[in-house]
Amino acid sequence: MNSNACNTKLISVIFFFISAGAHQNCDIDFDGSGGDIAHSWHTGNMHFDDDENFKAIYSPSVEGIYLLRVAVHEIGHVLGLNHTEKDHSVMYAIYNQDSSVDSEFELGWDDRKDVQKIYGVCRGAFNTVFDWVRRRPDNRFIFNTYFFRGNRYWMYENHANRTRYGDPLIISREWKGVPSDIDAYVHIWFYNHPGIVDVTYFFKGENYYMYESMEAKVLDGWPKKISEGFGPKPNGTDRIPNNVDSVFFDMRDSNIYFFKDDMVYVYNPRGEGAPSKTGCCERISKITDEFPAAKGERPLEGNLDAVYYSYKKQSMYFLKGEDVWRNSNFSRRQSPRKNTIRYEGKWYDHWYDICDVKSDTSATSGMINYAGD
Ligand SMILES: [Ca+2]
Ligand SMILES: [Ca+2]
Ligand SMILES: [Zn+2]
Ligand SMILES: [Zn+2]
Repeated sequence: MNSNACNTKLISVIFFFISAGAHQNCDIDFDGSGGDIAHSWHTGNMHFDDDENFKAIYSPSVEGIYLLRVAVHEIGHVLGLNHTEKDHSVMYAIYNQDSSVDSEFELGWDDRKDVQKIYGVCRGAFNTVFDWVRRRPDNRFIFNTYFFRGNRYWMYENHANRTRYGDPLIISREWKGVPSDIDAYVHIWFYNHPGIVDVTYFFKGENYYMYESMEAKVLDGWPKKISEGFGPKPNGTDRIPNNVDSVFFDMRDSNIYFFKDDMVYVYNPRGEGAPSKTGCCERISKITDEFPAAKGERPLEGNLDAVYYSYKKQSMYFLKGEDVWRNSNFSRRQSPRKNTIRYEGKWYDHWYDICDVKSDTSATSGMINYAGD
């Protein structure tokens, strides 16, 4: 298997709405209103009983049957799923009239696990992974986890353990000015008398880009050179290298950690009014010295793809290829910092179904066929 590719298989479904009686050379007849609602064939043909009172998702009527819920159930069959004993699942054999709109319209995690047993999991490496945090107009913070690969990205909705419907999207369309194949992302956020420093950067090659989250674009006048923005201390020669692997802002000490190969460069962005403190670096260490593994654990490796703080899991994560490590004693306010690294297995066992699907809408629309009796 190509390391950056998922097993993708295009499955087409065709909807037929059919009245009572024999139909389509199908050996199951419908029975008028009530009773059987729909059935489907593994080839993708889905037959719906046209004598049922189907309704749309946002229908105000309490009467009727959600067509989408029935369709998702039938699509589950087309994918190869059988009925489940779990009555909360959309794959339960009997349509539940009381089912809520929110929770019952998609395949649940149990169902998705079963689909993975048939088709396998999506795999591959990422350029970077990060939580993008924004302040809403009501001052509440919202965040989701973003996975960038090549020229596309996924937004991962942690509450539902899946990517947003329709992802991946093209980076250049949604993140104005951000290039493909980026090296790293960092959100730097600390109190610096008399105000807050709150900046977001993307890194690629010898450049870095300041990103304005409220306007969702790279600011005018950017990118700039890493060598100019993160150069040496006065009289020093050490500098932050180009082509970094990953960048992490540590809220525990308000330093920026630049990862490259098997080294980490600790950069103090605060200055503290003392010019000698500004510049590269507080220290330059081996990654495994700065972030040692717990006893007997598989240590961190060099050439990391991503290092980021997960607001959902409240921990610091490291990704390389398909492997994941976690800083197991991390807490946001601890001082001194405690770093104890544990290997956590593959990313696809923590984040589910980040799949390289091609959304070819022209092909899809041609296949959906609404047929009457
Ligand atoms: Ca019926
Ligand atoms: Ca990277
Ligand atoms: Zn039929
Ligand atoms: Zn069924």
